[in-house]
Amino acid sequence: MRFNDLTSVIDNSRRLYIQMHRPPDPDCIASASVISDMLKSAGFSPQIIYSGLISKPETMELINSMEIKLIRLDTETNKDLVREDDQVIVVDCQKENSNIAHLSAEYIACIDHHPELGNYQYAYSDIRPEYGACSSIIYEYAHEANYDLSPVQAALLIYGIRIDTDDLSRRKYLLDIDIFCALYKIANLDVLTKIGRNSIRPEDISTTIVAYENLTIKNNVAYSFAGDDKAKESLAELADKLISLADVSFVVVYSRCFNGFNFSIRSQNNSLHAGKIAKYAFSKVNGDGGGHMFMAGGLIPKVAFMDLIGGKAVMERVISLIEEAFENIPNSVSTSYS
Ligand SMILES: [Mn+2]
Repeated sequence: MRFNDLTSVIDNSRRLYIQMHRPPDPDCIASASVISDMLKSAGFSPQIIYSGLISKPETMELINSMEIKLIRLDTETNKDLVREDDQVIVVDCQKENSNIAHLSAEYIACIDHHPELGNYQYAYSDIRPEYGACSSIIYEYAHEANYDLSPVQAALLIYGIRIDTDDLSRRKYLLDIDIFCALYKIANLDVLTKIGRNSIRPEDISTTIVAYENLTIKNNVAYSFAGDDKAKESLAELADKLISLADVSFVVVYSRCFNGFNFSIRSQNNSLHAGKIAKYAFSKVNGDGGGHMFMAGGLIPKVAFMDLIGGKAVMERVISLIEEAFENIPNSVSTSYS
């Protein structure tokens, strides 16, 4: 049984942490929280850690309303919290991810649904990219171990699945759908309604206005500059909004940051792999990019646009990089940027 296999690699005389990626999203939080509860009921004392800023109102609402205890590492008090002889279980990400804090502790286990990144040898590894959400995998741990999920825990996992699968909107999420149904029967649905209610930050409105003003649509691809210093999460939300534009099947949004330009990319075209296109396009200018079939991100360093004056010239270069990638990238597997 998976849960027993997991616990068999934990040394209960050493400290145990469950690490989430940066910034943690609902799927990651739900997964970490439920596996933490399961470990506690089996006699372990895990603590959930993360770095980065949680700025999405619904994610904050989720953490507060469900009273989830999380420890942020990048603060003065906690920066040296995790030590070399501590143990870490990574959830919804992998040790090699660029979006997790790299700790000196021993990474004993990994539970994730992203494509396998490297060959790090965890004592226990459960990486299953065929799942749309890590929350679905965690449900299986509970189910197999006859652990009774509370209505609130079930609601939390449902929320994780909904966010990571875009409300189960694609055919590839068949595995998650069965789990969603099983959870739905036990979940406290009132909690879910409450979380979803406050999802727009006032500053998102101005970002959206800027993004629509700077929108260019060319060959069913929407390109937009969202202004300066936008959080990755805001860019991602914006990309999700723009993909719903009529006749748009691919979205590229970006924001200027201190060291260059951050990108968020979406594809609804099965022959355009967002992750591969990002990786190809951005590596041409010494940037970094990658991700899944439908969602990707990346960064282009400032120096790549140094010779250009004005936003229009930057946009033109972005368009030509992406169009070049369209011509050169056949559709295939995911890449490692997250
Ligand atoms: Mn996830």
